[in-house]
Amino acid sequence: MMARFLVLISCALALLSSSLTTALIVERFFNVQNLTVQRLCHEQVITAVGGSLPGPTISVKEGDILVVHVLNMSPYNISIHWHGVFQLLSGWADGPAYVTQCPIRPGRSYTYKFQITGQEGTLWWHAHVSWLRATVYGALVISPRLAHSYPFPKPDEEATILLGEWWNANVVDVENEGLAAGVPPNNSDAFTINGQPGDLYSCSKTNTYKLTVVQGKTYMLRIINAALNYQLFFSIANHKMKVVAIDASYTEPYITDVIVLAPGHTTDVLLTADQPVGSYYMAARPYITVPGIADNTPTTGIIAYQHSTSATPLMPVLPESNDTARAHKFYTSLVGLAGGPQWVPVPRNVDEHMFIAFGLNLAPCGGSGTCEGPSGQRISASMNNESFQLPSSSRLSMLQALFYNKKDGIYTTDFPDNPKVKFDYTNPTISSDQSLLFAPKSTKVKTLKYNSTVEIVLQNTALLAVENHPIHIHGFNFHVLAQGFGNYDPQNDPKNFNLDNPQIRNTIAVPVGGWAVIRFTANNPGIWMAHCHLDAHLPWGLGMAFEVLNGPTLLSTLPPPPIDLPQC
Ligand SMILES: *[C@@H]1O[C@H](CO)[C@@H](O)[C@H](O)[C@H]1NC(C)=O
Ligand SMILES: *[C@@H]1O[C@H](CO)[C@@H](O)[C@H](O)[C@H]1NC(C)=O
Ligand SMILES: *[C@@H]1O[C@H](CO)[C@@H](O)[C@H](O)[C@H]1NC(C)=O
Ligand SMILES: *[C@@H]1O[C@H](CO)[C@@H](O)[C@H](O)[C@H]1NC(C)=O
Ligand SMILES: *[C@@H]1O[C@H](CO)[C@@H](O)[C@H](O)[C@H]1NC(C)=O
Ligand SMILES: *[C@@H]1O[C@H](CO)[C@@H](O)[C@H](O)[C@H]1NC(C)=O
Ligand SMILES: [Cu+2]
Repeated sequence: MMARFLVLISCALALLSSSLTTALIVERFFNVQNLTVQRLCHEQVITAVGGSLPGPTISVKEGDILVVHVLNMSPYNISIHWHGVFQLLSGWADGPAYVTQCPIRPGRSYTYKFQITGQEGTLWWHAHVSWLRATVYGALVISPRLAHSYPFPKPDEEATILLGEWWNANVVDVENEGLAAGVPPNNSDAFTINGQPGDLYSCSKTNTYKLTVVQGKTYMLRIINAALNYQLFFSIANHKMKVVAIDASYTEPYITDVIVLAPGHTTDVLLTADQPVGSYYMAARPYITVPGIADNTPTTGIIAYQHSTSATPLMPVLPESNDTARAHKFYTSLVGLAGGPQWVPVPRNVDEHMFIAFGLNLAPCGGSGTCEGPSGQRISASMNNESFQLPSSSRLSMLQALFYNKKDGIYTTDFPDNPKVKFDYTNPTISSDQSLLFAPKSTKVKTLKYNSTVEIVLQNTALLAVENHPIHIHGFNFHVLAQGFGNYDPQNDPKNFNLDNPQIRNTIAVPVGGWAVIRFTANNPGIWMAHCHLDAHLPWGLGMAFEVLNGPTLLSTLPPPPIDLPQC
């Protein structure tokens, strides 16, 4: 609130130039620093913003300009991504290290500055370098601008619920250890709600997150999955939830007793305190499509009714961790609020059709480290048989390379529109076919003309493992036209496309052994990553990037970089 008052003066200037705007400048200071915290009977030094885990919630109104001064006092390279923010003409602030900026080195700073327009709801911010987002993350709440309102009765109160993952270890070491051995990194030791594992984990009871509610009132819970590697089911004992938005896009209200979120997803639900005065757990545990998680303990928080004397909260019934049917039902029941605030109709003319087959594969043993993956190789991942490498030893980020037209040695523009080799993508018997398993490492982008419309079939493969991957696209929301299991059928599946009110998202959990079709308009020049939001898979190469060219006008041209843009 304070910042709002402080900026009124600079705002007056903006108001002079445009009498209609109500935009304010919201200014924040992020100190990224070591923080010693206690979790699970264990003391751990983590990297965090502002001395808390999760970091601070940023609240803005749609149309506001957000200015965040990041000072890196940690021992690690840092960058911050504003997950789901369009970054219209502000691609320099998107954040993925080596893609839109070089990292902020220890002791240095960078100011992220961008306007948030055309979107409202819940988003979040997180580190976009190594695994540091495990502890460097927080909520970004975008409320309707002045004189606008929610497309549902205003809730009495709001709360942010950040689901996370905790390691009794240094997360950068965990990542590097896995990469060096060519195998999946160590599993986390707990899931968390607002940074706390909750009552069911050791030494966690006293700090369990608690939301006190008043009987009869309605609360909007802004739920964010900030976990690194797991989708999560989330339920509240004895209470229904009414979903009203996902990924900062309004939906038709959908009433359910369980929701599921993939890493990167957000879900806004209305919760009415309509049960007897008492105490109720909210709880989350993974939805998994590959076996391997050792500990299935749910993370918990407490919904405590005012004046409740109950000492033991009621526990919700969570789906089994392998309940794909339940997850799929939730994901496919959501539709967009067509005609509602910030609604964007589905673009009808498609300029670019892409088919991206993606999943895990192998990289030949070589270089330093050991090779403890299948057949003595290293686990890798790819999209259309290209395993994405960050240009981390280059002098320029990819966006600088685009802006200064110095792409040589940094990236190439030949990302394939289709798989070069077609195969029975989801047939489990191909899982170890050596002729399909090895993908070369590369840094390839797909070039898009300004304002072109792209339709992508995202097709899971069964190579090595068949798994649900949440694919996140930077810079754009997309419509989810359809999704299903098995191989995409180009004859019949388009008949079921929802072109009227599909859900709008920035991250799509592509069904295990299945596919999803998305569509978006490339109305923002820059370099925009599309990648798996499981942090175990991204460094293996499960990503690519779009290079969106400038349009013909000043308002469709990427401005020059800010003077403090970090250099490599
Ligand atoms: C921060 O923590 C790291 C270990 O994660 C340690 O090596 C470093 O010395 C610490 N720095 C400060 C300033 O405490
Ligand atoms: C990963 O787990 C193994 C086995 O428990 C342990 O020895 C190792 O120290 C862990 N690695 C890290 C980085 O914590
Ligand atoms: C899920 O796991 C349970 C318990 O291990 C098992 O009984 C059930 O058959 C599994 N369901 C599916 C759909 O795989
Ligand atoms: C992947 O690329 C490699 C190297 O070009 C090639 O040998 C292999 O056949 C390709 N595999 C597929 C499935 O396209
Ligand atoms: C891009 O498309 C939008 C929406 O269709 C349109 O309003 C705008 O004029 C187009 N911009 C350019 C430069 O073509
Ligand atoms: C930090 O970033 C700089 C600039 O890109 C790079 O030279 C350095 O190797 C990075 N350090 C680590 C530990 O990745
Ligand atoms: Cu993945």
